[in-house]
Amino acid sequence: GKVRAPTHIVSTICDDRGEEPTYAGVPMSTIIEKDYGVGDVISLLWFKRSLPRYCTKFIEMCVMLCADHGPAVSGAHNTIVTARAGKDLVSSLVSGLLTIGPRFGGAIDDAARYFKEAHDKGLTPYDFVESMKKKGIRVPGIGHRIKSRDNRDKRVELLQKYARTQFPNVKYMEYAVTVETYTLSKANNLVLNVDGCIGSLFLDLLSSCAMFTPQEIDEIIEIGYLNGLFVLARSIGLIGHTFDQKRLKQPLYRHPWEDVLYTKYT
Ligand code: Q5B
Repeated sequence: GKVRAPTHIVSTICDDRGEEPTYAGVPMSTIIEKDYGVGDVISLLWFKRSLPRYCTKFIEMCVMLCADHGPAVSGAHNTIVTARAGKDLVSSLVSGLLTIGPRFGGAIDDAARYFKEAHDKGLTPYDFVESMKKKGIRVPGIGHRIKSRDNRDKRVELLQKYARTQFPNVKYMEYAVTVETYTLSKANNLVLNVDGCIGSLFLDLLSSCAMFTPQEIDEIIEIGYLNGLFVLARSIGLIGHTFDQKRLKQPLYRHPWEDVLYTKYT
C-alpha cells in the first residue's frame, strides 16, 4: 500500500489548505459572520475550543486592562529607550517584551501554580505564605511597586467584580484574597496584584466552565499559557510607546549622571 512519508511538522490549530483558513475547525467566514471577538479567536487558537461568551469576554477584559500601564514600568521603559536609539518597531517591541518575567507581568503562571497547589492542599494563608518564605520564594501574584492597601489596583477590582457576577465559582480568587489579607498584615504594598488576580481567576474559569478535564487544566498550568495573556496585551501598549517616541522625534536616551551612584569597587 501507500506509505506516507513522515512529516517534519505536526500542527493542530490552524488549517490554511482549503478555500478558507480555519481556527480549530471554525472557518474564518463563521468568525466574521457570527461576530466573534478576539477572545473567541484566542479561545480557538490557544485552547482549541469555543469557550462560552462570559469566558471570552473575561479574556478580552484581561487583554484590554493589561494593554498598558504607563511609561515608567520595565517593559515600556526598555521599549522607549530602544525606540529613542533609532531602532525599528520590532526591535523596540521585543526589547520591552524581554523584561516580562517573574517580577514584571510574567508572574501569572506561577501565581496560578502556587495558588492552585495551596488551595487544593487546604493550606491556610499563614501556612502557605510562611512555607514560601522558608523556601525563599516570593509569593507570585502578591506585591506591587505603587499599588497598596490605600491605593488599590482598579484592574484587579474590575476583574474581581466581573468574575463574582459572571463565573459559576470563584473559589481560587477568594483563596487568593485570603492570602492577600494575610500578606497585607505584613506590609501595605503586599496586595493581590494584576498577575495574581488573573492567575487565580483563570483557575476559576478553567475549573468551573465545564469545558476542561482536570488533566487538561493541569497541562495548561504546567505548560504555562497564562503569561501569554500579559505578553499579548502589553504588546499593544509597547507598540503604542514606540509610535509615540517616533512621533515625538525623541533623541537618544542617556541616563543622567546625577541619578547614578558611582562608588568605588569593593
Ligand atoms: N515582598 C512586584 O516589590 C514586586 C513579596 C514579598 C512575599 C511577595 C514584588 C514581587 C511577586 C512577583 C509579582 C507582578 C517586585 C507584579 C506587574 C505588572 C504591572 C507593573 C507596574 C504593570 C514589588 C520589600 C519587602 C521584602 C520582600 C517582601 C515583596 N513581594 N514577600 N511575597 N510577593 N512580587 N509580580 O516593591 O523583609 O524587606 O526582605 O516580586 O507578582 O508586574 O505597574 O509597575 O501592569 O505594568 O520592589 O502592574 O512584590 O519590594 O522587592 O523591595 O520587597 O517585601 O521580601 O521583604 P518591591 P521589595 P524584606 S504586577
